[in-house]
Amino acid sequence: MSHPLTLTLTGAAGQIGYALLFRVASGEAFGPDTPVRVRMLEHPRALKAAAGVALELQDAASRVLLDVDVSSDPRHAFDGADVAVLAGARPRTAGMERADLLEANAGIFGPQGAALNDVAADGVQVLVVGNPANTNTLVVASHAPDVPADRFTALTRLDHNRAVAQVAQRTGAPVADITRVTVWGNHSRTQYPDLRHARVGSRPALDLVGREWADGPFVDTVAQRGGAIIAARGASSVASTATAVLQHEHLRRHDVPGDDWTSAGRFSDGSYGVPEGVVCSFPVVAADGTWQVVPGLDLDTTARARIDASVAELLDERDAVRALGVL
Ligand code: NAX
Repeated sequence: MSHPLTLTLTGAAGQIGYALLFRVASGEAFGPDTPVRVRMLEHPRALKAAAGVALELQDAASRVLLDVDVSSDPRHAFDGADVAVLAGARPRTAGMERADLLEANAGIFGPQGAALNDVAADGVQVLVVGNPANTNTLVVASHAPDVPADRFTALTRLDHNRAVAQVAQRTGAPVADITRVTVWGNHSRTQYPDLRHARVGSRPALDLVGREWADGPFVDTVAQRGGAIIAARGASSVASTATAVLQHEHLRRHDVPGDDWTSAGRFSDGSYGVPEGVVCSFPVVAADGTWQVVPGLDLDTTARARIDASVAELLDERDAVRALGVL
């Protein structure tokens, strides 16, 4: 058995928490030889439900779970965290303005960042799932000045998976053959799923799927997939999100195989003309447990315009939280 790892999950009584925690307990998240301490952070009103999930986790009789802790205090829950997955967020409700949504979430992610800064393990890695994920990442990181910015990421692996799955369906090729897909921008409807560098086996994906499809129905299907799931299921994506979280964490620690890459929201270092300081989804590979932007990809005018539109939304969100005095 290797050194125990501490995972803090926020929103742990929520749907994604419920889907994720049992896969952690089965050893799928960090491997069968890594003991895991789970620390669940919940809003006080959902503490009872979180305690119920903890009872069920006990009943999983997991060989990797060392203990499970439930709290509504971020300073307690993030204590010693090696990996923090932040799924607890305020959803948008009817009649809520965007500024209200950003403010409500800043009220959650700001204090969590301060707590992470003070009590998490030195090497803590933070993955933000709760929406608006990119801007919540910006807020949490801005309250944790002692944690290097490259340790904060926003989940866009689900969007990446949705894009890969669409190409597999259109071409009939196995998912394993589809590489070098990118999701750029915000985890929102403005995101740009990009097949310009994608391959199916050794062939350019565009040769097989056609540029018209890649620039039209494909982008719309991927960007609106979350809404399609809600319309069909009556609830948002849960199990596929948990899968994406596990893949994101696995690839971050073990790197992306071959000459492939994945997508993740990370602080821009100015790559591809994205202004520094916004959290944008890029093509990434992992090096020493952090995400590095894949350099040197050509962007034609269509790709450039799509990326710029999504980045403009990110800048808007950043300005809105700045105006609230949150950054
Ligand atoms: P749920 O509403 O089932 O769960 C959210 C949980 O967060 C609730 O149990 C709530 O009590 C808790 N919470 C609220 N405030 C909290 C606080 N201050 N501290 C700790 N916990 C708090 O939503 P679920 O389906 O689990 O989704 C969680 C988040 O993931 C949502 O924001 C959702 O929009 C987002 N998603 C992000 C995706 C991505 O790819 N980045 C895809 C799926 C999902 O839409």
